[in-house]
Amino acid sequence: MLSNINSPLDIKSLSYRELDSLASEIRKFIIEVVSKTGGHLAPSLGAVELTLAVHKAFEAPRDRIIWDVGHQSYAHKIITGRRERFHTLRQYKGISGFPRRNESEYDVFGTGHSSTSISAGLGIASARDLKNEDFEIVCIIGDGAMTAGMAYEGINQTGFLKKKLIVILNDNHMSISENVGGMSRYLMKISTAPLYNELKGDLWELLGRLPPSLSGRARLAARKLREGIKNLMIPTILFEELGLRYIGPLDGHNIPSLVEAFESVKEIDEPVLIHVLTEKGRGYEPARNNLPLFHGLGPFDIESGEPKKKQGPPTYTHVFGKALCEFAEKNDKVVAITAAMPEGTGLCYFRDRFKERFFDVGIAEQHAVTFASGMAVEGYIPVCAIYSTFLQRGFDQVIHDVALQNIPVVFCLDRAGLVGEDGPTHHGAFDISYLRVIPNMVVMSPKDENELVGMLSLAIGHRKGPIAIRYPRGQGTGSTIKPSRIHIGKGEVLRDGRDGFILAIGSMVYPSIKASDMLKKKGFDVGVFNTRFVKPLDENSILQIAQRTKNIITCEENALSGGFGGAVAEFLVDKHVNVSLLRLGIPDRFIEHGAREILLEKIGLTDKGIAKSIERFLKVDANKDSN
Ligand SMILES: Cc1ncc(C[n+]2csc(CCOP(=O)(O)OP(=O)(O)O)c2C)c(N)n1
Repeated sequence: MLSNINSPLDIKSLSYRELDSLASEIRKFIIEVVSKTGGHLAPSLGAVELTLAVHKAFEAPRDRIIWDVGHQSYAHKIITGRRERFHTLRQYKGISGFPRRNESEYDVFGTGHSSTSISAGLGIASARDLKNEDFEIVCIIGDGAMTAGMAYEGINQTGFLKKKLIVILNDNHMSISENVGGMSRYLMKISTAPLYNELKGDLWELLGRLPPSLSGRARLAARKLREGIKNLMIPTILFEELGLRYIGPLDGHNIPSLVEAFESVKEIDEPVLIHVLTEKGRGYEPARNNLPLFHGLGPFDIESGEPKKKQGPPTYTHVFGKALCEFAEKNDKVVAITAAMPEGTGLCYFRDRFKERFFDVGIAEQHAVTFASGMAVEGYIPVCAIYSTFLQRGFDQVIHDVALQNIPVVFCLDRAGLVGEDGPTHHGAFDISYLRVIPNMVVMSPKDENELVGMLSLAIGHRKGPIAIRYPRGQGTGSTIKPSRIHIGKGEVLRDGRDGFILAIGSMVYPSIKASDMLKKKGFDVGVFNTRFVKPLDENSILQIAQRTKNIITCEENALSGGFGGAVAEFLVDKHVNVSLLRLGIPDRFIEHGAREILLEKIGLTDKGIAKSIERFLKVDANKDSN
């Protein structure tokens, strides 16, 4: 059946039985493709029936369907004209793993970061009403995404404006890991209230037995009765108090009941929240058995469910997670904070060993930062591990609640630099730029995993103010972890050079060494300095280097705008040092998705790319001299 589905129109005429078969076909297809490309498998498997029901009941693209985070939208992509390209999922030049406005007219709003759907939907609803147009807006948000402040900001205004807006809460009781918090507990209470659910079942049974002539009005009456019972069984329906009509909980895999509910809410001229219960990873046993792993993963073997592991050294994430446990063993003031990413950040090891000192705050990065600050005020040493891209959410909190008060919070920014297949929403391209402008902040980046551990040790002992370590996604260099002391603001000369000097930071140090080797073969003597600190810069060493050679190259895996190279340039200008400066880094545009290696190559941040740029730079400079 799937091969005949080229647009949502093709599912309109299918019977419910056919839609169920189609759902199975779509699941199989998603598993096949994701086993090769990697991707967000479990979330998408859980949302297949929901997707079909939404597209059956609503008229996309006229009606606007907005997926929150967007990682569960694979079935949506498949039935909205992207079936044939689906095998290119997340690959360079292939289709994105998230909704993208420039990919399809059915992708109404680009996503990747969590909890934006209600705000975007309400904005669209307000614009629709100003234009006097008439279409439905459907926001599909998960229970994990409902832990973020932004979702409540959206609900708060939605209940107030009373715009016609449909919010579907896709509740599978899971974030990436177990969902946390009061809201999660509340949703669980609603969905498991036994008496209510029992009575609800009886009511639907009763409705089914009513004569067809009575069915319309009787249905309405029964629905009202059901709402009354619901309010009795569940003391306060939070969403109703906030101004949204609450409907549910519904079985998110029962297409007829979903379609019926969706059709019926079209009649309601105010905001509605439909609570739908789904099973994450549905239809694939290995995913059901390990939901955090199958939330998002690389290629895997379908039969066994085993990820196709890359051979080689452990990841930075792993090294960080293990090292933090060692430090926490020795110092009981160390506490760990994550915003719904225990596995992704490596804090799962800490959680398993120091349950009392581990805090998962939900998808709430802003809150995580201020929460960490509060703990530090009381003498704890909070290690706040947040992906570079997600800490963007906490920018004001880092300034106002941490740095301004000079409170010692340790920030560990994983996935700094290009992350690869998740693409521009997830690349950690800006953290050097956004952190280095903040007074009191120390910003550093290790060249390898050994230095990461050294920096973590330094950060935990640094009680003078905030300090941040940024490190890349993926495997380390295989360096041996040995006790090493790193001093604030001190880099190291790794190789001397007469013709030029590369000031490299973090993930760019080793490629710079290789580039220097390549350049040597071409007759250029180029030194390498592992700068380690973006803030404070190792000013003395940089001045000495600038005196030795007038060609300086900075190399970083961060946006050039406001980045590390910018910091060096500002320093040299301020000191009236006259050098030729080449800044290598991420150019001033959003970098697409694709394998990290491909992306780095495209922007010239591989050893070869660095060598090529430097050769050109040195030649231009030599020409200038001879003129
Ligand atoms: C601001 C932000 N922080 C963290 C993430 C990482 N993340 C992606 S999906 C997800 C869990 C979402 O849970 P839920 O909304 O319940 O969807 P499910 O995967 O269970 O379908 C998290 C934490 C993100 N995308 N955005």
